[in-house]
Amino acid sequence: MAQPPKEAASATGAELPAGLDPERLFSGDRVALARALTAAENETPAGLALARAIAGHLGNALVLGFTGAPGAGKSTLVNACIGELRRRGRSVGVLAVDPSSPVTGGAILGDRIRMSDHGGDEGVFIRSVASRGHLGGLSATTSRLIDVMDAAGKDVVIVETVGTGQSEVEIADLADIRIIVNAPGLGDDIQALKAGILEIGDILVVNKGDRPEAGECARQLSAMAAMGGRERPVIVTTATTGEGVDKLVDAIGELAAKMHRRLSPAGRAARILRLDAQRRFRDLLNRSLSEEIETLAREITAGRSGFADAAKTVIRKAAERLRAESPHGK
Ligand SMILES: Nc1nc2c(ncn2[C@@H]2O[C@H](COP(=O)(O)OP(=O)(O)OP(=O)(O)O)[C@@H](O)[C@H]2O)c(=O)[nH]1
Ligand SMILES: [Mg+2]
Repeated sequence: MAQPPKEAASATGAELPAGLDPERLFSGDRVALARALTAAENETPAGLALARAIAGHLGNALVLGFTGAPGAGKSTLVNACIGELRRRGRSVGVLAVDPSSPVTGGAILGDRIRMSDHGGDEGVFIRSVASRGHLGGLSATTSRLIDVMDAAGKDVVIVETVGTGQSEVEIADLADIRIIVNAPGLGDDIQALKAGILEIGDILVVNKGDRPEAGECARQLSAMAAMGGRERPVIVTTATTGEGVDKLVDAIGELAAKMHRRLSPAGRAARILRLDAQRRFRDLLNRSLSEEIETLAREITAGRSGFADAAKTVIRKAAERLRAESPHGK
């Protein structure tokens, strides 16, 4: 007989989602993991109860971010990396984050198909994350999903994002190790450069190594990788055949071993919170403080106030506005 779900004792009295037994989740049970991921996608009281239940079981997973231009071969490469990680005895969770498509979008379906080699493997769990409808933002949701995969005992959690916008850079920033996937022949020489994501990469990959232009692409990337005084491996892979994938997984292992400390779950949350607070503050400035700002600006040009004092006044007014909007601190 199935046990009824344990109630999470909490200040708010919120219960865990129906049918979700944390012990099963910790043991890596697939059904429990699927349920927990769904619950974590929403910041409902049940989702928060789940967060409390798993809080003591976090911090073991190595989080890898695979980011790169659309069609660079990220999903195919992730699929190949899963194979290599499994050969090395690691369990793997994958979050395929789709920034543009609706839930039923083709890209997600495509990712599922490309990663479907591991469908029968108990040590692999793949989940698509649609971009729409996340309270607190996509990166916040992704962070919670990483925690759930971590609590379920996944040794490695892979997050795949298309590197074309700010939210993708934010999501890549959740990873302990960021792998930027490039490919020759995507239009520009190196597309990722345009998006400004090359700088955040810890490992730079030239995928589609079977293409004749791959060598030149790798040379260009190596030259760029050397700039800025931070040495970073440049690895050529052919995801479709698996060539070079062992070298990539080696490089990941070396970096992981060299890292002083992985990003803690709270460290991850802090990164998001900082960005989220900035975004809310910016919204507030644009939305409801324009009059005050114009008034202060006149004070500045009239020589009655300095910029520094005026800026502090803006921050104070923003705080007052926030308090007025949500008197209960929500
Ligand atoms: N020739 C060649 N084709 C590849 C290689 N890796 C991936 N592809 C092909 O490139 C296409 C895109 O691969 P995906 O893995 O879907 O690329 P992606 O970066 O995940 O794409 P999005 O998720 O849509 O951004 C597919 O047709 C793959 O078969 C490779 O190493 N060599
Ligand atoms: Mg993909």
